[in-house]
Amino acid sequence: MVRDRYIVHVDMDAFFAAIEQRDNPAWRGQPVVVGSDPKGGRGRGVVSTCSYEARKFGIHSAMPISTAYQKCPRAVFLPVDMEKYSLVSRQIHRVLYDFTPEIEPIGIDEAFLDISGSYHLFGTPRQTGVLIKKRIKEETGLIASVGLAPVKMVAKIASDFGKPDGLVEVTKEKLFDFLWPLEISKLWGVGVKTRQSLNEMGIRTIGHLAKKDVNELKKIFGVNGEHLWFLANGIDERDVEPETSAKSVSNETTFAKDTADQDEIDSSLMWLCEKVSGRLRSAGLKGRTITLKIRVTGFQTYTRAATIPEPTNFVDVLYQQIQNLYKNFKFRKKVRLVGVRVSNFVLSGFQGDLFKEKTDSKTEKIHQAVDAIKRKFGEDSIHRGRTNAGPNFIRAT
Ligand code: TTP
Ligand code: MG
Repeated sequence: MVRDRYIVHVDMDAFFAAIEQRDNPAWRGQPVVVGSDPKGGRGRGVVSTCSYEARKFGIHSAMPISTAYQKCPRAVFLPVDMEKYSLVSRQIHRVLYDFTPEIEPIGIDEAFLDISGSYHLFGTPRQTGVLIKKRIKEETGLIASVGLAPVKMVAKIASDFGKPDGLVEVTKEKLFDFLWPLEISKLWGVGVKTRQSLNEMGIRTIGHLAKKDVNELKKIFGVNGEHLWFLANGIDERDVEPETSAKSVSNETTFAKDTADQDEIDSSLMWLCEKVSGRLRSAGLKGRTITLKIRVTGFQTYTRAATIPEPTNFVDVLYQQIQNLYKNFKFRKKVRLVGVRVSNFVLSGFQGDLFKEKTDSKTEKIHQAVDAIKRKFGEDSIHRGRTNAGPNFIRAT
């Protein structure tokens, strides 16, 4: 049975590119690509995002920047200005908190809101959606797409469905009219392999899956089969989970040339640990899960993660974990990209181990002093011994 809930999913349109177009009127209506430097088609790295005008040329997020350049050399190519985008992101979150405290931010430009208990303050659920869009436009000058549905997954599909400048409401009564004709890969948890297996069973739409015998699905796909069947039938018990405003902090870098030079890789890893550690501390966060990402020549991408008992934002702890992960990771090809991510957060006031508290508070003081120097003299004023000048930075999420 589908519950009486009103979940809103908000997702900004072409977020980074829309901010740049807002700030530079000459770029409005133009193909704008935000990402690494295309260097006349020889650039490395990827597209972060692009304006809808650029999407008409087939450009999209995560595409190599050189391909984007080939598709539309006359596009406006801009670097990522994460500081500016984070500021806008915080403005948007503040607007959303005027509608409900039940907010689950996802990444920089997206959030789920549970307005079941608050929509009556603003009219109907749909009117609340309209008002959310209007307030975001007033505060930031930017356009959000909004989806409204009784379950999270459908709210997200709905916001995407209406893009750009969308407002799609899927009521409880219309849920299956909306959901069932959709292609099976729209369902959360259906990746390339599951999709292929489902297609082989003649299941192409979410509706096909919903009408299958759940026991048959369980036999083939285990608990995941049952889970997918529930989702296809509009049953998704997941609540909007309010929490700290980010799920992970990460930085990654693409080398100017694929490399097997251990010193170069090592110093980049240290540089990334410093970056992530600094961002965690300025957000007042500590995390327990540390993830290493490696992309090798040929674009294959691997991740390895470690979860430690004590949450941390200390650069040395991060670096030690990352080094271990790197050492235990066997691969032969040259490295194209490395990334460091910390997730599984607690607020940094938390202390689990009383014995460790003394040494931690000393290390904390050292970190604070480093942060203060950086604030005063700039990001590159102080580095660890291992770090060289910052490599070309592409993405922080
Ligand atoms: P998205 O919401 O996925 O994309 P978007 O807002 O640019 O476009 P739309 O939602 O209208 O389809 O991501 C939000 C921002 O995150 C995006 O503006 C740039 C950044 N981003 C990357 O840096 N790399 C990526 O691969 C993706 C998908 C997004
Ligand atoms: Mg978006």
